[in-house]
Amino acid sequence: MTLESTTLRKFLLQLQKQDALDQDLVLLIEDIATSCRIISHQIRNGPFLDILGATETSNIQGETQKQLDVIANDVFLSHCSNCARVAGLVSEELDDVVWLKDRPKAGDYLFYFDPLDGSSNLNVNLSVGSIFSVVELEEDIETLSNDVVLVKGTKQIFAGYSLYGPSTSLVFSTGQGVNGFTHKMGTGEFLLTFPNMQLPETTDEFAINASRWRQWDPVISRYVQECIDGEDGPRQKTFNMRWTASMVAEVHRILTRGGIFLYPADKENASRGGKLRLLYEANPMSFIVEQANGRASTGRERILSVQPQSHHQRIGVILGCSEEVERIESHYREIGQ
Ligand code: AHM
Ligand code: MG
Repeated sequence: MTLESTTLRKFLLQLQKQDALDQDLVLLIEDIATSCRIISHQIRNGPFLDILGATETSNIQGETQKQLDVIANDVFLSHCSNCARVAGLVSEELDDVVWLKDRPKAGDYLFYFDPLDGSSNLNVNLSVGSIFSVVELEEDIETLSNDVVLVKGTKQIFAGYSLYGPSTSLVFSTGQGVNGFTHKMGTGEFLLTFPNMQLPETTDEFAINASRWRQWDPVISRYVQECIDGEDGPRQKTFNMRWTASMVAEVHRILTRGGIFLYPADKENASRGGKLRLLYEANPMSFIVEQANGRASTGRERILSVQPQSHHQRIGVILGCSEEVERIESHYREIGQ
């Protein structure tokens, strides 16, 4: 089978045949892909539909919602509720978990998603993305509450993202590596274009919002300074820097050519835990990066091992090529933190 002829459906059915994927997960992934196609279409037609601006409402994080945040949320809600195994949905844009079942059973799915990440890029026509993740309930649930979804990232059975860039990508892992698909305009198909995506061990590119440098702790300042010092510093090589303000675009670049992405907890955001959300941003991206031979950490611990305390919890995120993430972890150990 050539790459060009490997449609998403063919790929998923092959995994199902090998008993590597449940049929219900195949259906859910197809519903996710449909959602991404619809959202991509809406974004690309945003200026004509006049939907690139803000709404009058804020989400639970206190952030003003963009019209497309709300549209993308509704698209995922309606399409990803089809699969009979989905018991609950957790969205960045919704205060509480949406329950589809009164008595979820062991084996039912929880679906976590950030409908439109990096949406501040929308009205300047830069890349945005969607992030999603699935875990399986380990036991029957008697009483529904938001706490039911507080599951560690190690339990994810599927994590992925869609990047709405010059083309629309769908990249995901079911725990056996990472594969990337591209939406072929005109046919509606996602075709396998980036099989078995792998991060290199090393890199000379880092991504951080440097305007926050006054807020950084000494370890982050030290790491960034080492990169900036280039050939004259301890790294003895020149580093390049990128910042797209869209985590999905950063992770996609890192999966494609290596790098490290940092949105650490800092003096300004530490009381909230950091900037990015654990369940539907940090966990899925960490799962994908680890599956692609990379590393994801708060600097002090592996993100996937963090026990969530609340469903909109935030966390510091440092992910990418192992050598770089390990270097930061070792800087923290050195100062006993
Ligand atoms: P969002 O979920 O509200 O869009 O915020 C997440 C985004 C990430 O995609 C990106 O890495 C970060 O926020 C950008 O933050 P900043 O505005 O500090 O550059
Ligand atoms: Mg987001």
